[in-house]
Amino acid sequence: MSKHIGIYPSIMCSKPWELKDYIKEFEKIGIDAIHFDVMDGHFVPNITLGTGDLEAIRSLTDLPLDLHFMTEEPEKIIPYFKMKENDLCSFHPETTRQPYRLLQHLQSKKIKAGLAISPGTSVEYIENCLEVLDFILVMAVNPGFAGQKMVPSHLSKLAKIKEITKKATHKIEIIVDGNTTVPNSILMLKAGADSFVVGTSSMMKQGPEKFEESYHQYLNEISK
Ligand code: S6P
Ligand code: MG
Repeated sequence: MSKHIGIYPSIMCSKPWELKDYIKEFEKIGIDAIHFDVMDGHFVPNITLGTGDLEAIRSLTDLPLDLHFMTEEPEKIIPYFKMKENDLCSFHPETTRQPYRLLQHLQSKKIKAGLAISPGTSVEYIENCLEVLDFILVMAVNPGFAGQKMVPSHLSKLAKIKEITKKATHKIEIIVDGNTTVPNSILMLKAGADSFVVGTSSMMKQGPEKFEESYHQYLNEISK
């Protein structure tokens, strides 16, 4: 049996008026979780989803959410976002003084805890937090915007991260975020990716009415 490839559609790529229809599609297909980007205009030069958006999505679906904090001091902001058991939550380790502690705290609430690693961030953070990591969100682009191109060093960094996670005594899921086109995803899978955040580069390019078709096409192509 071929291995399961996790799919996490990035909801910041939906127009507000498309949200309900996208969520209907996600439920019909049974995607793994909805990727939810929180940007504060400080750590990254953009501002995106907040607590109100989270509540709106929650009122529409029980699908798990995958919260990605691109904020300074995420420990101060995370408590305002109501998460449930089995949701995923990641933050960038350089934004907090105690990344290990924050990962531990998330796991104590039965939330899957992850580090988001930008192209310029040291992989040493992963080595130091290995035992409290459920997943790693490896950024193929600099955090801040949808629609960017994969940076040239991404694939070798991904392979390096995969090697590091093999030292853990438990499975650590490797999720890639950014520019996950079909050709890029094929290379990312080879380099060690388990799952993909999908956005304007693939399934969320043409609106909710084309999502299901794009989803099957993407999975067929990358699983060949
Ligand atoms: C980027 C953000 C991502 C984007 C996603 C969009 O800072 O963390 O989650 O929403 O990458 O997908 P695409 O295909 O436009 O890169
Ligand atoms: Mg993201």
